[in-house]
Amino acid sequence: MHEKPNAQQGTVAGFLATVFSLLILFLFQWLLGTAFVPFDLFDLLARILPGGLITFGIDLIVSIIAALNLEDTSSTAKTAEHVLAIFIMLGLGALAGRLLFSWWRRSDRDPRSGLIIGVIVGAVLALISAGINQSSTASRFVSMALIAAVFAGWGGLLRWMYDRLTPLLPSEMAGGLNRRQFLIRVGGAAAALTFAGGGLSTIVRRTLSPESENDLTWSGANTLPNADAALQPVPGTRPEFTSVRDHYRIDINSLPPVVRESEWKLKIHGQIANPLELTLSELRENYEPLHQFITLSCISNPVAGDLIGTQRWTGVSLKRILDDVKPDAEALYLKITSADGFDESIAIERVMADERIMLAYAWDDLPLTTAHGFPLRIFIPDRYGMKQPKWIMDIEVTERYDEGFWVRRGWDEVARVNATSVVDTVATGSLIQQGDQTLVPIGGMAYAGARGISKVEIRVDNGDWQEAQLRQPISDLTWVLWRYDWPFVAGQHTVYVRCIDGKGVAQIETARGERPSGSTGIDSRWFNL
Ligand SMILES: Nc1nc2c(c(=O)[nH]1)N[C@H]1C(S)=C(S)[C@@H](COP(=O)(O)O)O[C@H]1N2
Ligand SMILES: [Mo]
Repeated sequence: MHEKPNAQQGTVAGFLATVFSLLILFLFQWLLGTAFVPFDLFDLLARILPGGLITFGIDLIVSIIAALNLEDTSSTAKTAEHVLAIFIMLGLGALAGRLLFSWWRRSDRDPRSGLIIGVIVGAVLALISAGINQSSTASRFVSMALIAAVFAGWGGLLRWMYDRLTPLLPSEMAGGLNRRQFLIRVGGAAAALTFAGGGLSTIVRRTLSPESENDLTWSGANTLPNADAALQPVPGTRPEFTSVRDHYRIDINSLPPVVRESEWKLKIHGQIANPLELTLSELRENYEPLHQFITLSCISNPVAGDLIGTQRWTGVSLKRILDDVKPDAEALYLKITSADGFDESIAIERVMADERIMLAYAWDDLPLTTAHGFPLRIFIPDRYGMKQPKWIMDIEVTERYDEGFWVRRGWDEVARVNATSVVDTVATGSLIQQGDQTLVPIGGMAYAGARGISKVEIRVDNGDWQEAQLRQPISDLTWVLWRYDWPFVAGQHTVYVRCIDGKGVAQIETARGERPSGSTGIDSRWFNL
């Protein structure tokens, strides 16, 4: 009498069958651009789980990255999400294996039941993927067929393992793997998978966003408008202009939605006299282009974090377009909807009062990259990124006010950027000799959205607040670089920075977390001379 495989072995079998299935799906995604189902499932969870849980997760990831001192928070966070997505799928696969083995063990089912269960699981996953995936470049139908086939195979494989294990297990091994062996194996496999997952997601990212090296960029051929500014930044201060490649990326998608220009039109409809559908070339050619140097920050950026960047945006003033569509008198809002289902609303009154609010189609003179919102995104001065949809598909003109995607999930409804200032560097390697005095250059950035910066102050240890020198900014929508040359005093020191915005309002010095209204608090840096 042979012992039948038990639940523990089912767990291992489910795990292995899922690893195998994901490898196949990954390979096809890489070769054909089909959907990768763990990311779709993850994105679905990110949309349907309660907002508190999601932001808790985001905060957790961001603070782990900060604590580990990893560079480039946003791409590290995406990698972490990718690994998590794969783990969730493997966990579900292991659980499914466990349940199936227990079921088969209890009641001898038709051997074809594995295949049938696989087909059902595959069909559900194919539907989820079809509903949510915007990043695959293959046809939806091909992705769905592939997912269904791979999971049919997954179910078949599980049953095959069950049948194969049965004659292999003498009754004295009835317990199967003991607990320790089991844990070691699953733990080892999980560790291997973490690395593989990290590697895989990096490859996925690289293959999907092969940012071209050829320099047709504006910044490659021009100097910044403030190139002649008298004040030079201290060596080690962040670059004043952020390359598209280095700009942080934050959005609700495992992989950014891919929108085809040939299939895209901006639809403007609702309570207006002239509904419009505009192609990208019509947007470019029928309207005067507007170029603006803009600092964009994520509301999840901790004080001194790297979820902030400065680029040259090109687009069309939204007011010009509203002039053409002619909103009805009772219309009050524009509801903007994106390819990924993200949405936000903005008051028409604000758009009409501020020509800087624009629909942008280029960064650094090149079309927006997939990751940064191709073909169209909006810019709204003085607001955090959460109010500014990328991948815009549709603008509804309406009298109804709808809260935006992140507002519904508990984030600040206005999301006005908080004034912030940061010490980037204490340039102990670039001391300045001035007569018999040695100066230590200290440099950094201050930013207060469209309000600008009127003053930055520095304090070393328990000294008095001293005024730093400000560099003329690239524009009045960008951050301001500052420097302060501090007279050398040997020893260990801490430098603090604070700023006052262009309206004379001091930054909030109380340390406060990102949620719900953006971080505040004083940045400081320790140094040793
Ligand atoms: N469609 C869409 N637009 C979006 C988001 C998103 O998830 N989906 N995220 C917003 C957030 S939270 C930020 S901070 C900015 C980031 O823009 P970036 O990735 O180009 O830096 O995009 C905003 N626009
Ligand atoms: Mo954000």
